[in-house]
Amino acid sequence: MSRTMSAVRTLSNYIGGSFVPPQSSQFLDDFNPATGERIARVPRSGAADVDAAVAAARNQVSASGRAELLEKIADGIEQRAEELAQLESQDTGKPVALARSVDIPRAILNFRFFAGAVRHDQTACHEMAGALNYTLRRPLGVVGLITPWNLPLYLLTWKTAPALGMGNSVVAKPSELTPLTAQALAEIIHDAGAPRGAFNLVHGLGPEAGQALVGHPGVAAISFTGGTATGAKVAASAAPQFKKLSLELGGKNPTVVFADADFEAAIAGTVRAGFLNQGQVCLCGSRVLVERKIYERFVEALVARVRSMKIGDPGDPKTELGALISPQHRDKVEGYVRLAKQEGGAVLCGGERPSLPPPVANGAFLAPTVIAGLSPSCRTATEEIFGPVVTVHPFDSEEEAVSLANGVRYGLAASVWTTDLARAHRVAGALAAGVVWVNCWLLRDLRTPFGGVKDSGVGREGGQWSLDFFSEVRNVCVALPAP
Ligand code: NAD
Ligand code: 6OD
Repeated sequence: MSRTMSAVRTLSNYIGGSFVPPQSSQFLDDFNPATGERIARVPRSGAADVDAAVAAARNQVSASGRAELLEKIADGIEQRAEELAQLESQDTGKPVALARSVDIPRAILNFRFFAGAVRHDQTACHEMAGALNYTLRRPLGVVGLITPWNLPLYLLTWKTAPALGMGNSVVAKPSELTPLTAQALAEIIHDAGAPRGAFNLVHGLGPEAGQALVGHPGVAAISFTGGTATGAKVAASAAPQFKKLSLELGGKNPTVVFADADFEAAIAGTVRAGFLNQGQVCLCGSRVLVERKIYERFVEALVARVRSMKIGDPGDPKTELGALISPQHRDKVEGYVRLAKQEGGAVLCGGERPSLPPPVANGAFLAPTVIAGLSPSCRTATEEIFGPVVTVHPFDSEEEAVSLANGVRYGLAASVWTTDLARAHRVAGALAAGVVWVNCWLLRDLRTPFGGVKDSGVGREGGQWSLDFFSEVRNVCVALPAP
């Protein structure tokens, strides 16, 4: 089944295998942030819709059909890949080239990967004197998935695939700012023949639909990706009900460049880590720490490369930087540029709204920005900005680099650039981060654990960690007859 997009679509919830309007009959507006045009009406769902979804979320996929269902969903995404890339770009303002090369292929891979993981899953057996222990894996029941706007389909599928693959039924609440590909995913799952109620979609605002899902007593687990402040509210509401909780939260990630690094590779990696998706990836390297011996040369080359980035119409395949998610979010990011100046920083490039032709003349664009001269402990250098803004800081020793890298409340990711193998291992071991990349960034193997430390989250997703999160294991101890 394929559905084309009219000028302004009215979206629906997907509950118990049917596409239904919100019980309130109220809708929110969804805008294309690159053009400012209204592109969809999004159900403003509330507790009654969540109740209906949880009640409908009873049919689980049979154990024998799970991997096949995930493969069929992957096929469905693949068949609609170009349409999905366009929808993702319109909804987020990201370059369509990025949606084509990263978001949509990763959504397909999430389903294919977890189909394989489910097929090859093994449980443990522990033999002891006089008894045999074996482990059973069981679904949790109804799981709630709450996702942000920066990588809408990428992150929703990252949770949906293992949740369904472990036999749970799902109630998903995507970001109200980017509902389009979630709607398409519901259609694809429907067309793939999932049992009615195995996957349910409830659109709406976080404090309304999201909060109702987190607090619902019929929901056994919440996998949440979003901001740290929201994560704290989710934890406060879910923990007293002893729900399983996975929290993937914010970051302020260091890119650490040593003087012995491959200079050109480090520049390219720093730019990619700083500005991919307009700097709106939780893993973005927004604090660039550079060994003083190469600091001047590195910063000069970095600024030259950043100045040359092509910003503009997300639909142009050559565009490297699109719009931020909304004018309100751009205001927040611009506020940090103003704060940086008050804190003594020098804006080396960017910081201003680019002048662009129609149809994107009034979009939420901001030129990519590099700021130097700040104390590494100031607010600009330690708070998550989540936009196309990096700060650069010199360091003199490996110890200082590690101390600066670890000197924030976050601990999601880090990237380290060096050709000294011993140093690479030493520094990777000393960094307080859930993910460390050496001479690369956002190179993903889906078998590996993904998640943060400190205020960047609780728990890990990926490979076996996702299978463990979305299931409950039971040990069976069988006494053996005496010989
Ligand atoms: P957000 O926290 O505002 O919203 C995330 C989701 O939570 C949305 O669906 C929202 O509607 C919902 N929500 C909001 N309030 C809620 C509440 N009280 N109860 C339940 N749900 C609620 O985040 P955002 O602005 O959409 O995304 C940006 C943030 O997400 C950044 O901080 C970024 O670092 C973080 N993020 C983290 C990861 C990761 O893997 N660690 C990945 C992507 C984004
Ligand atoms: O790559 C992943 O698996 C992942 N969860 C990425 C999150 C990116 C945050 O914006």
